[in-house]
Amino acid sequence: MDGSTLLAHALQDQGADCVFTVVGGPVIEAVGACGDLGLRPIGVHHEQAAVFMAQAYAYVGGGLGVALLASGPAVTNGVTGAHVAWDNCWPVVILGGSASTRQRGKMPFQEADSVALMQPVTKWAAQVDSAERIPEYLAMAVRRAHAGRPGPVYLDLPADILQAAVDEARAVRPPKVAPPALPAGDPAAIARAVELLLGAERPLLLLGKGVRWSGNFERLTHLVETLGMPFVPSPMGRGFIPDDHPLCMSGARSTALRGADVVLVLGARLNWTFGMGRGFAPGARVIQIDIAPEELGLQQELAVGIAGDAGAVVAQLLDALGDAAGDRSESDWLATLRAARSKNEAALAPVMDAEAVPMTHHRLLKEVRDALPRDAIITVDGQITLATGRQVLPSFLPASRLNSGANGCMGVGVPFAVGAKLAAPHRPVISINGDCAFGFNGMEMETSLRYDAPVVFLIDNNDGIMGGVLEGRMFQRPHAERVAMYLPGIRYDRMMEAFGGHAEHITDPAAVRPALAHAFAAGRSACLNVATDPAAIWPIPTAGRASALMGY
Ligand SMILES: Cc1ncc(C[n+]2csc(CCOP(=O)(O)OP(=O)(O)O)c2C)c(N)n1
Repeated sequence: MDGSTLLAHALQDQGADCVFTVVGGPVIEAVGACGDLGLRPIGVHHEQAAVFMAQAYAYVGGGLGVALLASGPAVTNGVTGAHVAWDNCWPVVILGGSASTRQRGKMPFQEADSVALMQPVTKWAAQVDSAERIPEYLAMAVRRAHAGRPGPVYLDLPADILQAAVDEARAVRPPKVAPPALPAGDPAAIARAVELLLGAERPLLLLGKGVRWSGNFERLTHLVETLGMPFVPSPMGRGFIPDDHPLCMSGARSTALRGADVVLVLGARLNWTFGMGRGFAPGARVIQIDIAPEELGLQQELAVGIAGDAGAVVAQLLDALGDAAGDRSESDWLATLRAARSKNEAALAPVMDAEAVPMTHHRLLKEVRDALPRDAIITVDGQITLATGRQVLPSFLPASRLNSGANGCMGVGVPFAVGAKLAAPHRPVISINGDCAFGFNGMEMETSLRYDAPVVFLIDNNDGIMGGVLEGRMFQRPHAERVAMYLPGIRYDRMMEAFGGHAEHITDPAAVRPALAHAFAAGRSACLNVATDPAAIWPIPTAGRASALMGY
């Protein structure tokens, strides 16, 4: 057996059932060995997409997400994938080939210090030092990716080590790494949190996707109902409690964040998407639960910090609460939030119902909302597209909403959807992308066709980066060439036609729903290229600097 074959066996030992790759030296034999063992190699077009797919595969399905990359530029292409997994706290094992250890420093093919490149964007990055130890290193990588706060890890595989003959007697083959511990919180801290929650007049739960790794999501619904506690999910924290739960206050986000007197932060970080916690009411008491103790109190002085697994701590809170809360199904606080939510919904009505052609982003996504089945997995990518999706598109099931998230990386939408479909083949998957965002990894539509992983790829096509809004604000002097805008009316649907998928070009709002029905019934991947209004952005930000439009 050589190192490549041993790697494939070790991946199988660790429970991998597929690897995402762009085939190239020195990992060609390893990819082949994976295929021979029945670990499905998924060959894609760009290593960035391979890492995106692997992390989405892990997040949606819970399986081991593995990207197997060639050397040098293949690994540098994967760095963005690692960076996004790092920000998302999603486990993914990135394996990269590298030049032979015997040729270091002598300008061998694609020599790169890949471990150093990956170090700042991974939980752990290391180089394997002998073929016999490949399984041990892999087990370490898998354990580190999943333990505590999950995240990406990188393992570097020099060519000579992959090619070396292995003395099988010396190769240690660790068994499958056990699932990570789900530690409970300190009972004294639980008691303080319960006291605060029971005493709160205006409690609020900020719910993030970190709860995905705990399971038993019904406990979350039970907790908010017990306390009559409204909740606001983070961009990807939707669906762990269904978005149509009466206590969901996504539609009254600002009022909720500014008004709460006790804020419970669960499975979420107080990063910029939550205003770094600076927008809470003066005197608001914050209870933060996090698996990573170093996170506690990072942004905000805490009333209570609880280090522990989200699910375990919620179970403790429920136990400690018992029936002490009484009936909290109605309160002034809930009435205030419901009123704010209705007001916001009413303000959106004109753009949601607009008949204009080209259509508004809101009208497009309203049509999508009304067509989607409840169990749809949705990926959203773009700027205006993402913001509109947040306002319009609900999610109802756990780990079913994937988007650019706190990292804000354009290009995730298409590969996340392919990884999600491979992880959940029986669920409908739709990928909604701004046309710029789509451009980064649009070639992966072909991957979805080749692997019979049907996804509906929808392009919210407003002719470029935030349509014409940025273009108009960037330059102090007249500028003839388009920089943030593309050629008008690009027919991305014809790309899909060229790949052999189903495709439609849509201009009329009334045609969106029938087109979605055709696309989901097509039995193969589809591309719906929808012309939207380049000038449509709502609400129109009044800030002077162009960068402010992007949130800076
Ligand atoms: C990888 C990456 N490059 C650049 C950016 C900066 N950026 C923010 S939004 C955006 C494009 C938004 O345009 P589009 O995807 O068409 O969506 P729209 O806002 O028009 O809906 C860009 C390039 C980014 N966030 N990520």
